[in-house]
Amino acid sequence: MNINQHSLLITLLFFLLSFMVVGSTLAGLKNDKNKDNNTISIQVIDKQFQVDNKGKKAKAFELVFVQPDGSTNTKGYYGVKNELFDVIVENKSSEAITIHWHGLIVPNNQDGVPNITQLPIEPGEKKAYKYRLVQSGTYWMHSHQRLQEQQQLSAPLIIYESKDKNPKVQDIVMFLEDFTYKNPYVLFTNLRDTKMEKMKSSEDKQKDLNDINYDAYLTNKRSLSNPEVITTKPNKLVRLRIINASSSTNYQINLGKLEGQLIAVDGEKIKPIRGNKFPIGIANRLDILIKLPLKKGAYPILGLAEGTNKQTGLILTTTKDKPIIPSPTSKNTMGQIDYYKLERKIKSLTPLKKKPVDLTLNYLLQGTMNGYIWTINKESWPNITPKKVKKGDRVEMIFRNDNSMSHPMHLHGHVFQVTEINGEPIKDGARRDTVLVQPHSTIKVQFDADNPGVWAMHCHNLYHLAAGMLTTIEFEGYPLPSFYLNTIGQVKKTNTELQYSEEKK
Ligand SMILES: [Cu+2]
Repeated sequence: MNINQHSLLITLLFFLLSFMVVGSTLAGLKNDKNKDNNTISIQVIDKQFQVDNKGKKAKAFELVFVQPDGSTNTKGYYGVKNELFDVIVENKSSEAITIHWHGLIVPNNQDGVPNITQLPIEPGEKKAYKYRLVQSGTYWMHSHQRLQEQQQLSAPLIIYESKDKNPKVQDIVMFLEDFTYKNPYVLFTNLRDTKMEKMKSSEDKQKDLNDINYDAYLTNKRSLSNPEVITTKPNKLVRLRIINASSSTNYQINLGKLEGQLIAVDGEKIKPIRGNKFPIGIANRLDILIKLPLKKGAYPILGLAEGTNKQTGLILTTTKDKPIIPSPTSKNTMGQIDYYKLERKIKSLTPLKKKPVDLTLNYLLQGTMNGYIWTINKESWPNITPKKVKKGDRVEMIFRNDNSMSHPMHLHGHVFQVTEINGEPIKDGARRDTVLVQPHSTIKVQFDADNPGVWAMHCHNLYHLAAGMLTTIEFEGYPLPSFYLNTIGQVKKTNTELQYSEEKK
């Protein structure tokens, strides 16, 4: 190699290196751009909803998920554990809204509860949410504002364990909703006007199981008159992710001819339980693994609405033949679901470490249909006395249900564990965010107070919640937002009534 060749080589090397540096800088910029582009926009819009696209219309909301690539869908949020939840909620509807990420462990100010963790998002406004997804499993999102959840301001929120999905398992979401053509604010006002005399009439026999006579029960927005028919294969494994997004309905899930394995409740893994009927309370989720039979056929998966003869569901099929579809009305009436029978069997695969209880919080759940008053420790939101916990406390919550309706009790920001049902200790019980406290029963749960903030704790029956069945848990030393401090502790009964009574148009 002569001098000239040598300097040429050095020049070439220099250029190459420069290219690599510039290239990597460009790549870095591109990555940064991609990072920005990972934001998913959830646009909330007004919608006129028709059951099965026909007949009467009802005022509803729709959530449109705008993906980073610009594509849109209405199927919900699908994320991966340990990745960022990076979402902008855009309120394109005509009402102030919020969205709560049900069951997710989030920083307190990301929790989406009006007047507790944020102010409502006004029409035309948007709000960003960004936090690390620390869980995986089946969750959902819903409005925590007024009665919007009854008007379909809700969607699935699924978090996969890793990016690489198991191709052997077909994932199917079953999103259950109760539906009424009536204005829910009118329904609520009517419930509040309920007088004792009416209670004694015979038609109110089932009052204790349902407060509302629904027009339809929906699975993925469709009734059984026109259900979703999902094609699968003989011998295929299906993972049903059942989400009870109903405002005030519990169900018995019936797998019909199929047998399944319940593998998770409320997103948390459990020791598999075989069966073909499983109860599901309001706001709960069930993940059921089903192996389709070798013999070809069609298999309805049904949810029977508690206290009614109505059912909802979808059809799994492994044939090309048109399936026989069950009627939305069944011959039999579904009585009270036996929630505790299943609850006693559940063994968590991730139980809390054994630890003495530092603090016990007692919650007395009471109510009367006379005036439709629902209370926790004889108080109704916002006239409440918050409970206080310290970071690091092992906290026990005791729910004593003093009346003949069940109450799905939900704690925000934490996952508790069921430890006792009616005096019977439960070892390694279910870890949940919502537990159905059955009529005239006592249930104990424990959680580790490890997520500082001011957290909502409430009944997830939307009409009980609207009537004030909501309180809070405050972490000592957490700076409480002023909108929260301005809301609680004030006798605002007339205000509450105003808020939930029908808007004058
Ligand atoms: Cu309740």
